[in-house]
Amino acid sequence: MKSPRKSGLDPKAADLSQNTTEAGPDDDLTSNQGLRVNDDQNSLKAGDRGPTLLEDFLLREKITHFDHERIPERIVHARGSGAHGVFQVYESLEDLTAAEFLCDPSLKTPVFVRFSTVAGSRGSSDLARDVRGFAVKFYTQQGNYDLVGNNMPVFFIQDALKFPDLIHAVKPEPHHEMPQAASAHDTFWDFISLMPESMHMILWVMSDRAIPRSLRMMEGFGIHTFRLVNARGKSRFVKFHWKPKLGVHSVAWDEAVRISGADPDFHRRDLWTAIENGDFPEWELGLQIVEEKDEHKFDFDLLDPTKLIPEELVPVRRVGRLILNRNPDNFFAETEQVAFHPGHLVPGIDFSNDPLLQGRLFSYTDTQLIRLGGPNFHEIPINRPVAPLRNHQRDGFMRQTINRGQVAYEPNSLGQGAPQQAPAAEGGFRSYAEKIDAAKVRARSESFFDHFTQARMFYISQSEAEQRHIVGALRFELGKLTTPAIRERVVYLLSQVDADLAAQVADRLGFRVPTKVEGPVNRSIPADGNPKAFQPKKANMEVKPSPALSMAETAKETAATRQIAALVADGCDEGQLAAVRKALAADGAQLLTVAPRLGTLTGAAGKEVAIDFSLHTTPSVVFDGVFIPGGPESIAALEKNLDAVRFVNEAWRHCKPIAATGAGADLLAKTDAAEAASGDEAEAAEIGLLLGRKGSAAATGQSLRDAVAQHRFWDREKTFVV
Ligand code: HDE
Repeated sequence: MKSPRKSGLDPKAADLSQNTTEAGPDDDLTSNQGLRVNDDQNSLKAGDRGPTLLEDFLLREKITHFDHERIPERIVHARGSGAHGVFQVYESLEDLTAAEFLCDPSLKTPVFVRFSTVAGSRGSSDLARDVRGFAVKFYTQQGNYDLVGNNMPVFFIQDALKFPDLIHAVKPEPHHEMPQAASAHDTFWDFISLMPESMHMILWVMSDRAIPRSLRMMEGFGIHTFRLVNARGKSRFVKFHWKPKLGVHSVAWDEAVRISGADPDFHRRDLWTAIENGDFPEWELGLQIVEEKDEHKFDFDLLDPTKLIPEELVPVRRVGRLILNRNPDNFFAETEQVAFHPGHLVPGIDFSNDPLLQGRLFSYTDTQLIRLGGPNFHEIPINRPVAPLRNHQRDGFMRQTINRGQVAYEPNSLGQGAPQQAPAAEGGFRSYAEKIDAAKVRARSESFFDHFTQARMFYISQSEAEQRHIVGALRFELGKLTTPAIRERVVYLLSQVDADLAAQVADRLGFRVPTKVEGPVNRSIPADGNPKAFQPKKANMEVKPSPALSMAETAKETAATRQIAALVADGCDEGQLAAVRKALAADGAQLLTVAPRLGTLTGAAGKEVAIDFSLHTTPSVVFDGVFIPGGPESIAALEKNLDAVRFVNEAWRHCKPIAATGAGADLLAKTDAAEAASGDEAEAAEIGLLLGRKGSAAATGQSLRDAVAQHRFWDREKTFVV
C-alpha cells in the first residue's frame, strides 16, 4: 500500500501538511522572528570573560521557549502512542444511522488513534498491568467523531462522581508518590474492597488482557451503550467493538515485568516499527445493536457500564475496517496534543443515559482547557476538523483563525444571517428526542445492583490457563498490600463471584476465605439512611459462560509480523538458519539473530552471518519464539554463556515456541527445558518444544511458524510451579 503522505490522497494528511516543516541543508538558522542567527554558540557578554548581558534577546528567546516546553500530562492516560490511518465501512448502514462515514462504502475517512495506559505517568513503562485506552478520532466530512474507548468492555464504577476517587486510589500514594504505574498497593485495593461494583472490571484487569503482547493485538470497546439514529429519526442502542485482525494476545506477567526493564517502550516501538515496515495494523469495527423495545429484556441494565452484552446474546456485526498506515511526524504536535472527547459527535450517533458517560461529557473539554491552555485547542492542527468550521466563537489564548468582517453574533442582518443553522434533513445535528419524565434525585437504579453475576460469567468463560493467570495476578497484587484487612475484604468479595477462585487466592495469602467482613462493603449509604437498599445482589450462580470472552478463542492463523530470535555463535549452521528464516518469512514472520557479540560471525560452512542483536542488550522477552540452529562449535560456546541459557529459560517459562535443529537440541540439556527435551518428541511438540534433531530444517521451520501462530503454549506451565 502506498503511504498516503506521499500519494496526498488523505484530506487530513493534506491539512496537517500546511503546518509541517523541516529544515533543508541550505537553510539558515533563525530566531522565532525570522532573524538569521550568526552565532548560536556564545551568549552576549561584557568581554569574553565578563557577565552575560540582559540585552541578549537571542539567549532570552531560546531559554524562555525551552523553559515552557512542557504542558501538563493527561491526569489519566498520560502514557500513549498514536498513529494515523483510515476507516472504511463495508456497506451502507443507512438503515441504522445517518452518519455519512458509516453510510458510504466509497468514503475513506482519515483517523488518528491514540493507545494509552491509564495509571502511569508519561514516561512510565508500556507493560504495566493496566487497562489500555483505545481512542479513535474520525475526521469525517460532517465534523470530527471521537470513539474514546478502552481495551476492556466494562469499567470499574457506575457513576462519574466516583471517578476522581478511583483515580486517586490507583495513582501513586500521595505521601511518598509510590508506586508508579501499578495497582498493587494499599489505596487502590482499599477502594476496591469497598466498591463491589468494581468486581467485574477487577477480573478483567487481573486477567492477561491487562498485559497485551502488542497494541496491534488488542480488542477495543466503546464500553457505554450509545445510540445510532437513522435519517428517519429511528433510534437503536449500540455497543461499539474493535476486533484486531491479528487476534487478541498477551504476554506472561513475569515477562511483562522483565520487558519493563529491558524495553519500557516495547508497545510503542512495536506499533511504530510495524507501521514503518508496512505491516499496517488492522481492526474491524463491530456493532451490537439492540432495538429500543428490547431495552429491558436483559437481566442487567444497558445503562450500567460495569456490564457487557454477551456476544452469544447479541452477535457482533462487523461493519468496517480501520487500518493504521502512517506514523506521526512529531510526537508532541500530534500524539500529545490530540484532544479526544466522547462528546465529539456527528449526526446519526448519540448518547445513552449511562451515568458514567454523562459525566465524561463534562470532563474532556474541561481537561483540555488546562492541558492545552485555552479554548482554542480545536485549532491545533491534529484537532482541527477537515469539515468546514464556521461559528461566532472568537478570541481567547493563542487564537489562530483570523475572522474577517463585522459580525460575531447570531441572529444578524449585517452578515446576511451567516453562518446559517443547518436543517436536520441537510445534516444539521439534532439530539435524539428521548422522552424523560422523572424526579430530580441523587440515586442509583436498583437494576445496577448485581455486581457479581457478570464477574462470574467472565471468570467461568476463561480457559484453565487464563484462570490460573487471574489467580496469580490476585495473589501478586494482594500479596503486596501492607494492610491485612484489605486483603480479607477483597477475598470476601471474590468469594461472592467464585468460591474456588477466592480459596485459591486466600491459600497463598495465608488465610481462609472470610465468611463475612465488617460491613457494609459498599459505603454508599443513601441519604434515606437505609444501607440495605444499596447492598449488592447475590450472583446468579447459574449464569452461562460466554466463550467470546476468552482469548483462547481468538484468531491464531498467522505468524505474520512476529519476531523470532535465532540464538547463534561462531560456527552455527547457516544452512539451517537460512531454511528456518525462509519458512518463517513465507508467513511474514522475521528471524533475527542474537549472539554473544555484535558484528558478524562465521558459520560452520564458512559463510558470514550478520548479527542483529547482542545478548548483552536483548533478552528473549522481546521475541515471540526462539530458534537454536545446530553447529557444534556454536552450541559449545552458547552452553557456557549464562545469558544464552537464561535466554532459553525465560522463553521456556513464558511458554514461547522453542525450536532446535541438529546439535541445537544439545543446548536445551543445559536449560529448564532439559527434561522435556530428553523425552518424547511428539509430547514435547504439544507444549511448543520443537526438536528437529534429524529431519529437515525447513520442516522444523514450518512447525515453528505454526507454533508462533498459536502464540503461547500455556499448558507448559503445568510442568513447573510458579
Ligand atoms: Fe476517560 N478521561 N474518563 N475514560 N479516557 C481522559 O481526557 C474521564 C473513562 C479514556 O488518548 C481525560 O484528554 C472521566 C471511560 C481514554 O487522549 C479526562 C471518566 C473510558 C482517554 C478523562 C472517564 C475512558 C481518556 C484525561 C468517568 C473508556 C485517553 C485526558 C466518568 C470508555 C484519550 C483527556 C487520549 C482520557 C475523564 C472514564 C477512556 C480527565 C471523568 C469509562 C481512552 O478528561
